[in-house]
Amino acid sequence: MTNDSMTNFASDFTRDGAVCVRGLVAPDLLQRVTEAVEANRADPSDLAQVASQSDDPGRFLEDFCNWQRFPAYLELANATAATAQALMGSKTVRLYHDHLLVKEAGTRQPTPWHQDQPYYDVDGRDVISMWLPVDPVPRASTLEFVAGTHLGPWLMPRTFMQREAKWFEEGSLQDVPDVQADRDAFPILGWELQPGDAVFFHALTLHASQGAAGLRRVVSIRFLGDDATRIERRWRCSPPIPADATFPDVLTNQTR
Ligand SMILES: O=C(O)CCC(=O)C(=O)O
Repeated sequence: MTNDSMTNFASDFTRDGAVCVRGLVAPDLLQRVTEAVEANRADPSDLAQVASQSDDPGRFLEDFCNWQRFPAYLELANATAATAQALMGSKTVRLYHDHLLVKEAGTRQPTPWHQDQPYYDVDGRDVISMWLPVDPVPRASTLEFVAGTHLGPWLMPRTFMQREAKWFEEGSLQDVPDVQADRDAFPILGWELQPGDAVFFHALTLHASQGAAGLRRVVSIRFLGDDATRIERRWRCSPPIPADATFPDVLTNQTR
């Protein structure tokens, strides 16, 4: 990628809180990540959960924190860390966690509009995600963003299916607006994607996706930059990461 195009991505990211980078991941690494996704689906961790109703024709499977079991996830973090660095304008980039998000063909369950950071145990502005599908994703089932919301306040995190406020006390944060009910009122961004394309977004950017007609397998890598610090929460965060966990420096391959 040229310096000029990186500068454009960084200014779009600063303004919108989300950008799409085409052809970022090479086919050989993509193949290893796809194999890791299949191995992960066959052997989910204790953190795995099904985030769709039992009568949904497709399941929405999520899993977290598997980079130590599936080295291709760490390789993916290494391969995309320089882009995360440039977008954050950070000197350092650490791997916070990986997140598997598979919507099987026919999944009706939408991912509701939400910000990520209120579910996490980190403070600071330098928290960014890279969302990489290993299947083609049509515009109808891609991840969507409300541009500019990364510059606004933290919004109430709720459980995806029952809509419970389990992280912050009810009433203590503004609720997420009903974007879906009035889509034209919001500057919504979203891209049809091919395998190898990646979307980067700030941890406070409001985002969502609809169901998926075809299989939609995604690995998301969550990165921490210079000013991100871990904080102790009184509640179980999503994902719950042990207090003594180390986050690999994915720019230089060291664990800190
Ligand atoms: O893949 C999805 O449908 C949701 C993704 C998401 O919310 C995230 O990566 O934070």
